[in-house]
Formats: sequence, C-alpha cells, structure tokens
Amino acid sequence: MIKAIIFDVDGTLSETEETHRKAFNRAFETAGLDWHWDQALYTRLLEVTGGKERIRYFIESFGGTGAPADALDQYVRTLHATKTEAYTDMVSSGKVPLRPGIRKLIDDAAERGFRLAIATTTTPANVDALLSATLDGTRRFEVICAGDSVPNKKPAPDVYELVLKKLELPPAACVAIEDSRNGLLSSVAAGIPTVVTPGIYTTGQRFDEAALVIDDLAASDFEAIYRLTSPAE
Ligand code: XBP
Ligand code: MG
Repeated sequence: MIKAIIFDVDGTLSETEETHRKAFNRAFETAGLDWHWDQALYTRLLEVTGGKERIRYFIESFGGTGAPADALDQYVRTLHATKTEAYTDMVSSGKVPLRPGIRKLIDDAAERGFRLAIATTTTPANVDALLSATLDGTRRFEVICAGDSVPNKKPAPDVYELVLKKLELPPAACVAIEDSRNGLLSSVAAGIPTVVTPGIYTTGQRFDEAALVIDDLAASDFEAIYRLTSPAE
C-alpha cells in the first residue's frame, strides 16, 4: 500500500504554463528584447525544463539575438529573476486556480493519512506564490523539492530521488502525479509508479510508461490511485 503522493506543480497542480509564458514575455519586454514566445513556440520550448535552461535553449536553437555573448550566464539569471518576479505577481493576484479535482485529491489523501510532497522543476518562489494563493500555503506538503535544488532537472530522476530521500521512503511506497512526458520520465526513472493527468500543453504526448492516465481528476475515483503499487512488486 502506498504511503505518500508526490505532486508535480506546473501543469499538474494548476495550468500555470500560460502564466509562465506571459511572465517570460513581460521580462523580455522589460529588458528591451524583441523576443515574444507565442503558444506554438512555447509548446516547443517546453521540451526543455527549467526557465533559465529554456531561455538558453531559445537563444541557441531559435535565434534569440540581443543577449550579450559574454557573461551570458549572468544575463540569463538576471532575465529569469525578472520573469520570476512577474510570475509571482501574476499568481499572487489569485487568478490562477488549482486544476479541477486537485484540491479534492489533496484533502482526501491527507484525511486518509497519506504523506504529501512536491517534486518540481519550477523556482521555489513560484511554488510558495501558487500555494499561498490557492491553498493555505505549503503546510500540507511535508517535503518540497524544487528548481535548482538538484543538478539535473526533469526528465532526470534527481528531484524525485531527493524527495524519496527526504521522505525516507522507497519508490514503491509512493505515487507520483505528473502532467508531462518529461515529468513522467523523471518519476519512472526514480522507480515511482506514476499517474499522468495531461494538461493543455501536454495533451497528445506519449505516456506509455504511466501506471494510469486520468484525463479528468475531478471525475476520478481516487481509489485507483491509492491502489497503485510499483511494477517491481
Ligand atoms: C515546469 C517547468 C518550469 C516552468 C517555469 O516545472 O519546467 O521550468 O515551466 O518555471 P514542473 P521556472 O512541471 O516540474 O512543475 O521559470 O521557475 O523554471
Ligand atoms: Mg509539470
């Protein structure tokens, strides 16, 4: 029987990628860059997790000019810090809700005594802002691992392995909830049975490795999630 549920954040807890996209564009404008990420381009850029990594990927692969060649690392960090400020402002407005069914699952799982955790690629400040605006802050989650807390972001297993270490649980005692193929590959590489609930930017991706794909959590019987055990069992 599982003991803990590990939630991804962006696209899973909430459809936040549109807000991220708008925050990136606001940061580019503030920096005087003529870059504009529309939904089609952002869908491709989301192949790279991590906002700083995504900006570099854009510069290297999609002709993002205007950034200084020397001290590019520092330039990207500063640009990304502006984006994070814009994103947390937007989320704190309270206009970014949890996805349907997520609050019900969190409440139901907590009532049944499951331990709750977060494994995300996004910046920690973004998690605080989202959970303060949508739940009663981060207190429902015993462990939160985010952003640069690990050297390799999803699809590498690092962030899930760090959560398992902090929970002091084996992968088979947990279930991961994800929205994207990158996230699924990360949790499965850590040996964790994974439920995928595809979002607006990830519908249509391949989820063959998922233990369960649930299109609408709000209409779901959470029992199927609680009954999952690791394939190794
Ligand atoms: C999603 C990501 C993040 C966000 C942007 O994380 O890959 O990079 O798109 O946030 P997850 P940052 O699905 O693992 O929650 O700009 O802070 O990276
Ligand atoms: Mg996600």
